[in-house]
Amino acid sequence: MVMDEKGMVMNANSDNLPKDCPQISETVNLIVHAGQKYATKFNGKMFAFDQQQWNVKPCAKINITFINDDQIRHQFMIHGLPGYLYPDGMVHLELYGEGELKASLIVPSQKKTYLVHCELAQHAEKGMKAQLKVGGGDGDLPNISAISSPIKMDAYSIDWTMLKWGGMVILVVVTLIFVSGRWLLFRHFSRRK
Ligand SMILES: [Cu+2]
Repeated sequence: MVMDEKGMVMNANSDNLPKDCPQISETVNLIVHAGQKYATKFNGKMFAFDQQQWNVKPCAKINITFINDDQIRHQFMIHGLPGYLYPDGMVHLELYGEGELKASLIVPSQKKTYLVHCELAQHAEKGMKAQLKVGGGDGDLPNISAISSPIKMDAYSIDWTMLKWGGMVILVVVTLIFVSGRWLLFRHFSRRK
């Protein structure tokens, strides 16, 4: 772990090859910005990276330059990496405010989509979520702005199924009251004759 007053880097790896990689296939210099201004194009979002997706070749070495354009903390975390090279399967870059950090990693050969996000409370939910595809990846992750839709609808959305059934029950009850009322009136008046 490298740490200073600006931020920290955990589990960077610029030298060790994954077991399934005979050599580094390509070196990619990735500049990633994080900030509120990158979320303005997404409806209802507050934070974002400047890109929501990156593609690299299997066994690529990625030199990340992480730039935080905000005055608040942001992280760039990649999850799902092999644990024998990356403790807890992750590479973690974090900036406590505006600034810049660098870290490298080498990805395995497997075609896979890795989750990238900022783990601070509500930041991923508010838009700071992206994906790193290796060799084209193995699909899209849910709920990434402009790429995929959420798996779950928001909890506060209206349950139309319940409303529909409730409405039908009320309609049946009202119809029964109306019909039986008319029948009682009819009986009442026909007896008077
Ligand atoms: Cu953040």
